[in-house]
Amino acid sequence: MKLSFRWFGTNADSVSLKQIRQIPGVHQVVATLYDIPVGETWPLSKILNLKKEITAAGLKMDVIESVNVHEDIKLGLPSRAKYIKNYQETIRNLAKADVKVICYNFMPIFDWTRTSLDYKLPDGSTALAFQRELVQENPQELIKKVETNNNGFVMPGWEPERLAKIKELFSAYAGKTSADLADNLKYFLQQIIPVCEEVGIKMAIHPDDPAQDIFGLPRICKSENDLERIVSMVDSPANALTICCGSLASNPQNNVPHILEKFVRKNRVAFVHARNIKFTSKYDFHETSHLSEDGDLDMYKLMKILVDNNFTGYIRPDHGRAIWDEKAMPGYGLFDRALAEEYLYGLIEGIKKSK
Ligand code: DNO
Ligand code: MN
Repeated sequence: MKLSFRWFGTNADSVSLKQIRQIPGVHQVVATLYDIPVGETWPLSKILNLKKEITAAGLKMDVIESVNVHEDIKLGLPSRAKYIKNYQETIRNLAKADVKVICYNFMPIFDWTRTSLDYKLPDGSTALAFQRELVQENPQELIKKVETNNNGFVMPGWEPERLAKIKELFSAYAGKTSADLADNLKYFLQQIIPVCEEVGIKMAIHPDDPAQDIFGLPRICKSENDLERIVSMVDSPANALTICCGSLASNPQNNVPHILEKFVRKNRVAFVHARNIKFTSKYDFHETSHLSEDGDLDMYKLMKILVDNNFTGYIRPDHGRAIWDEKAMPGYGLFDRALAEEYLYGLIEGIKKSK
């Protein structure tokens, strides 16, 4: 299994490649092209430049997160044909740069959703948090809050262009059911997975984050059954999953170790996001350090499943806390995620050597 670190690019990230290179055990950057409007083809030249930059820093770029899916594809509009064609082209271009895994999501309108970006933990650090009652009716309040608390960073999923269209998007989804959304995902997968098979790339869908309903929008990647349905839409190892432990854990019905083990054994997990969360009530939670003792997830148990099943894919720490006065994009600072890498590395080495 390969430890990796998410990086948003020189212009968008407070963390440098040099810093990532100095995190022991990490040799992979989970990269993205941040400035390409959703739906457009990622140009080969830009991908190769990004790879060159990462390689020059002594790191590898096997995983891309995310190639976002245009809303017209999720909505199943006739214009999806053009966007799917572009997506296929992007897959081909990424394969030319030896990319192995593409992480994406199929959440309507939003990417990840939190109601607080600076929830105070007892040790004085802050973390992202979620309060269910704040995602029931009006998204505008939440958007305002996110925009004023983002430390000046544009966060993935909260790009100004996207937020500007929020009203239209909500009306476009009016009346859409989760069955519609599932049909549209199936159609999308049927069009792109053959291309992935041809060029040796795995698509790894990220679960809904949180794995709960928000603002009455359809969501189809929240549970074990949902994941089961998705992998059977196109039965190919290229139609794979990102098991984001923290996202899946946010649905109190989910048994995350069981889900991880089940899909790793089926060879359908390409990418793992390690994150811990702590519930404050049945549906409300905040993120924590990655340690088992700080959250509701047993990290040792999760790593043991991966080691015992010889998982050969990629893993990265997901959101971290803001600590040591670091100024960074909420969830994506260097310090706490670097601590997480060393914790994961330690668990993995310990489990391997105790065999
Ligand atoms: C949070 C992050 C997500 C993820 C996208 C993938 O858990 O991992 O923002 O990057 O949903 O498309
Ligand atoms: Mn994640």
